[in-house]
Amino acid sequence: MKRLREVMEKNGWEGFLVTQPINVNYVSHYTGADSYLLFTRSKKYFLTDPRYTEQASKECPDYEIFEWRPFGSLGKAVAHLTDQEGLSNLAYEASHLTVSQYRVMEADIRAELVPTEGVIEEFRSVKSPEEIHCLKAACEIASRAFEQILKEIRVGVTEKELAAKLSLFMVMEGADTQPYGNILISGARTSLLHGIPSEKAVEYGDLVLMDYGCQYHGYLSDMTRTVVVGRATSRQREVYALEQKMVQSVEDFLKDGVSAADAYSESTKVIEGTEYFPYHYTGIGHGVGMFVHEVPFMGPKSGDMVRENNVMTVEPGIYIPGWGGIRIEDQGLIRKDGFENLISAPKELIEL
Ligand SMILES: [Mn+2]
Repeated sequence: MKRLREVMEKNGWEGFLVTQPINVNYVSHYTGADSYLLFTRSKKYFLTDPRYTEQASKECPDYEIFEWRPFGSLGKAVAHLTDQEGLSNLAYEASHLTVSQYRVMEADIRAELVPTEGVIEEFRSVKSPEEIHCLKAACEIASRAFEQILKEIRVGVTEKELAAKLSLFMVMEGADTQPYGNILISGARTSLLHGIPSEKAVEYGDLVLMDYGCQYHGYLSDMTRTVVVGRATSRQREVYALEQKMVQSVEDFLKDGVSAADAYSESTKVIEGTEYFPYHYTGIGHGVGMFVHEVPFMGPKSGDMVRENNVMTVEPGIYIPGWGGIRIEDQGLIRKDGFENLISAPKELIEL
């Protein structure tokens, strides 16, 4: 709240409307859905409907609870409040308002509407000790589930069965029950960056790529390991070794104050001049918190800086259509002087 009010003051915003669901939860500690926040320089309104008024009054006792439904639309309710408060302008989250919501607001609100981008997302990128605690726990749960899923991978088991078991293992290890879409793919399908688990059964010689994570008290983990079923071929070994080096060079580079674009360049140095260079993907990592992909983003065009207490993934990969892909993804905490990996699952080539 303190930081938001400072940003409002600095930019001359008299009101700030929060509509992005995770931002609502982050700022207010509300755990429900379909609610919005409106801040003036001195007041805090919680806009919700009768399904959530009781929950909101318990979880957010320092907000004025305001039911928006009697006004017919969020826009009309916000117009009522901005008039009541005499606001001459209202900042809003431009990436998280639908066109129809905007049209209603524009028609009814007399205050000037000021589009903003990434204000609360920027706050969210630097994690507090409590958030780091939850993120560590989510990473530990995912790493423990990895040990268990290895025992289940064998010829004949389908990707879907394995993906379902992975989710079960994480919940049994302490994850929240909210589902999280696991990627668990095998064979040539592993070149699909975000492939969906299918009815395909695991075959001898397959790569099995598992990109997954869980939620712990609302905070997420995101990790990837790729294993070989049976003996690895020489090409599988070669690509795996390059992939390990790419991951390591990025992790060795990361610390407070480096640029996310420079971190990307570290990853490609390893494969420059090899036949594998054309098969890398440029998005090699991202922040993780209450949402799985958040700032900072690592890639050649990123303007983001990496900061102490960011929690982010490192996940360069090599994807060869028709052959397969290999990705190793760690999630770690940015320290003043380095990267602390929170994923304890082994990164050496595993032949099952
Ligand atoms: Mn990821």
